Amino acid sequence: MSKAQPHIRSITEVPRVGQSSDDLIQGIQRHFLRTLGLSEACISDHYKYQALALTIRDRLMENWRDTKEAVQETNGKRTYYLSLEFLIGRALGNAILNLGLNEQTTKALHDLGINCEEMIEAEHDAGLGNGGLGRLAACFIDSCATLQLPVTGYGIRYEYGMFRQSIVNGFQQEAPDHWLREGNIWEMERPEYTQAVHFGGYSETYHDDNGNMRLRWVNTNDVLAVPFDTPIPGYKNGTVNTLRLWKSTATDEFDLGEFNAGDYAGSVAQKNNAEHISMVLYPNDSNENGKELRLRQQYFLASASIKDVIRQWVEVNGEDFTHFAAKNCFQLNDTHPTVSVAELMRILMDDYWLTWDDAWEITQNTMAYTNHTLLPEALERWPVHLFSRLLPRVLDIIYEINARFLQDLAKKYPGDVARQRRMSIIEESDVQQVRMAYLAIVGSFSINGVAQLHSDLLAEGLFNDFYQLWPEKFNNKTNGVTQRRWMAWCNKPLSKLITTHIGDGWITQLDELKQLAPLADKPAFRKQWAACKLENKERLSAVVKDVCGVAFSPTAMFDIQVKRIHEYKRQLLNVLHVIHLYDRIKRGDTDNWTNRCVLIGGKAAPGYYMAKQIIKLVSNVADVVNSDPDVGDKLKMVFFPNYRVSAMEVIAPAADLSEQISTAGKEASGTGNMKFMMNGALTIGTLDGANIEIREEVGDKNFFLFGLTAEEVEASRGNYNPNTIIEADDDFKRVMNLIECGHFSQFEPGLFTSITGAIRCNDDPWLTAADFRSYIEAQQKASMAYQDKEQWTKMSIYNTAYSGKFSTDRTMHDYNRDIWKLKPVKPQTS
Ligand code: 26Q
Repeated sequence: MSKAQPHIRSITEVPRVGQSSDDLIQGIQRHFLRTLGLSEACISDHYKYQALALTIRDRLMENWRDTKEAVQETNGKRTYYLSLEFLIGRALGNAILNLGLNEQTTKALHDLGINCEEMIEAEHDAGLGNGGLGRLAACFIDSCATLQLPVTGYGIRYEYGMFRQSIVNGFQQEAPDHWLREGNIWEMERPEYTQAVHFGGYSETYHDDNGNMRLRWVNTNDVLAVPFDTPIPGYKNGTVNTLRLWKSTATDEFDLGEFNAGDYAGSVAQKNNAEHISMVLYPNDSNENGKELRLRQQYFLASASIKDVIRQWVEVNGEDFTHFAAKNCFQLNDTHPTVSVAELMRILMDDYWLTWDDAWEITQNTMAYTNHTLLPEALERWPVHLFSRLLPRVLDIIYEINARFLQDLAKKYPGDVARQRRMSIIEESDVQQVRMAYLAIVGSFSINGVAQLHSDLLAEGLFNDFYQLWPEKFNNKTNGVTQRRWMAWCNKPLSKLITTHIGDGWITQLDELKQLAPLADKPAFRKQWAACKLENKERLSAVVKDVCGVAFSPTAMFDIQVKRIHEYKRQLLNVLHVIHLYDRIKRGDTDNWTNRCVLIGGKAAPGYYMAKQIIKLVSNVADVVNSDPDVGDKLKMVFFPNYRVSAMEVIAPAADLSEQISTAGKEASGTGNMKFMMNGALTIGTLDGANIEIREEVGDKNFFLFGLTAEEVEASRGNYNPNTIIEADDDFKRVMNLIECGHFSQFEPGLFTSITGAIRCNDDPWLTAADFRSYIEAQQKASMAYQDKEQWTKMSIYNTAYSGKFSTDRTMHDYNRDIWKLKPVKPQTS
C-alpha cells in the first residue's frame, strides 16, 4: 500500500453488537424506524415482533460468520442432512434462549411496555413437515449446533407448509398455509449460489477430446434452485450452523424457439411449471403416491444440494476427488432424497469424468440412510416410465447400479434367482418400479432404524435379505428430542424449579436430570413439582377454552394423545376408552372416580378416509360427553384443531398421561412420547418403538403397560376373531352398541359403520379389539394411581429424571461416533 493512499477499512470490520437490555432496546427502536420505516401510527404486534426479531437476528449474524469461517479454516469432514422436511416451528424464542438473552429480552420488552407473550405468538410456525420425521430433522440440527458439529441441513423452501386444519361440523377441513405472507425474518436469500437442475431430455453418447466414449444428458428443461439460508444457533456456544432451503424458479431463457414460435405468453407461462416445484409440501398421503411433482421435488433437492457441496469441494480442492468421501457425508432422511445416490454418480462421471468404479467407491462411502417406517406399504416405489421421462440419465445409472449389484448377488448366491428377484432395485411387475429403499441400501455404507425394536425388526424382516448380505451396514440410532425447545423453552416453571435444585447443566447434559430422583422423596420438592404442573395445566386450560370452548378443570387428570391421525396409532382405541368411561358414568358405576380431561389432536392426510372418520368420531363423542349434565367434571373430551409445533409447546408441559398406544411393531420410534416424558407425564403404552426404551429407563412401576407384543401381533394373523372378543366382554359390547345404535350420530345415521366394521373385521391389521381389555385395565390402574397425589408426583419426577437418554444430543453423539466421525469446530470469537 503506498503512503499516499488513505487507510482502507474492511467492510467486514464491524464492532460486535452489545448484549445488554439497553442494547436490545436501542436495536428494537432502530429497526422500527430505520429498517421497517415505521412511526407511532404503525405500531402493531406484527411490526413490534419484526423489530424484536431483527434485533435478535443481529446477535446471530456475527456468530454465523465466525462459524462459517472456522469450518472453512478447519477444512475437516462435514455432514449434510438431506430431508424433504424440516418442521422448525417458531424461531424467535429458540434464538433468545440459545443466545442466552432471556433476561435481557424480558427486561427490554418490559421497559418498552411490550407484552413478551404477544411477540412470541405473532410469529407464524414454519410448518415445513408432516410430523415426526420433519420435527426430528429440526431437533437434529439444533443438537448439531449445540455439539458444534459441522452439519448443514438441506431442504426445500415450500411456499405452503403443512395445511391448516379446522374442524367444521366435526369434520376436518384443510386450508393452505401461506406462512411466508408476512415475510420471514430468519431467511437470507443467496442468489449467488443458485444451481441449475435438469429435467427431461435424453442421454446420448459422444467422444471426448481424447477419443473416449462418454455419456451426457442433453436437451434438458432446466429449473433454477435458489438457496435461502436460515441460521441455526447452538446453545450459548458461539456456533451458528446453516439450514439451506431451495426455492425453484424458472431460468431466464424461456423457450422462444421453433416449438413455441410466436407463443410468447405461452412460453412465459412455462415459468410457472418451474415455480411449482417448491410450491407445496406433500402431506403424507398414500393417495399421493407416484405423483410426478413429488419426484420432481425429490430430484430438485438432491441435485441442487449435491451440486452445492461439489461446488464447495472444487473451490478448495480442484477436481481431485480422492479424499471426497473422507471429508463428506450425506445423511438421507428416509428414502425421500435417495435419488442423491444416482445423482452423485452422475455428476462425478459425466461432469468430472471419474470412472464408474471410482465414482461408486466414493458414493458408497459417502451416503448413509435412515429408515423411519416398518409398514411395507409405506416403502417408496416410482414407476420406471416416470423416471425415464423425467430423469432419463439418472435412470441409466440406476439400471447400471442394479445390473452390477445383481451380478454380485449371483456370485454370492449361485442359482438363487428368487433372491435376485426379491432384492432387485427394479421391481418386475406389470409396471416396472424403482424400489427407493433398496437403492438407498445398496448405495449407502450405513443403514439405521430409529429405535432398537425398529432396527431389530428391519434386520429380521423388511430388509432381512440385505441384512444377511451386509450385516455390518445395519445399526440402530434411537431418536431423541431437543430439551432446549421441549423443556427449557416451553416449560419455564419446571425448568426454573429443576435449575434451582440441580443447576442448569441439564440443558446440555440431559443425563444430569437423574439428580432429581432422590428429590422425589422430599415432600416440599414434590409440592413445588405439582405446583408447576398445575400452572402448566391452567395455561393449557385457557387455550382449550379459547379454541374448543370447553372447560378443562386443572385438577382433573390431563390425558393426551397428539400425533398424526393414522389407524396404526389407534386414536380409535382411545375413543373406545372414553366411551367406556361415559358408559360407566351413565350406569352410575362411579365409585372412586378419577376426573379426566381427554385431549386428542392431529392432522389426517386429506385423502385418508378412515383417519378423517376417526376425527369425526372424536368430535361427535366429545359433543355428547361435554353436554351431558350427568357427566359434568367427571369427563371432558376435545379434538384440538390444527395441532402443530407451537401447540405442543403448550400441551406437553401440561400432560399427566401420555397416550402411546400404537399396535406393537408399527410405530418406528415416536418422539412425542419423549417430549411428554421429559415434562413429567406418565406413559400408557404398548411395547412399541421407543416406548420400550422409555420403560427400560424409567422402570416398569412408572409406566402403564398394556397390549400384545410385536411377536404376538404377528402370530395373531389368520386367527383373529374380534367379534368373539367383543361378545365375551360386556363393557366392550356396550361400547360397540353405543356407536352402532347411533348414539353418537343421532342425525347422521350409519355415519360410523366403516369404523365399527373395521374393528369387527378379522383382517383388521391394527388389532384394536385384541388390546381393548388390557388397555381398559391399564387405564383403570392409571386412574387409581392418580388418586394418590404424592405417589403420582413421585412417578412424574422419575419420568423427567430418567429421560436423559432421549435428548437428540445423545442421538447426534451416536450418529457422529458410528457414522459421521466429525470433529467439533469451535468458532473463534474475536
Ligand atoms: C411419501 C411419499 C409421498 C408424499 C409424502 C410421503 C411421506 C411424507 C412424510 C412419507 C412419510 C412421511 C413421514 C413419516 C414419519 O414422520 N415417520 C415417523 O418418523 C418419526 C421419526 O423417526 C418416528 O418417530 C415415527 O415413528 C415415524 O412414524
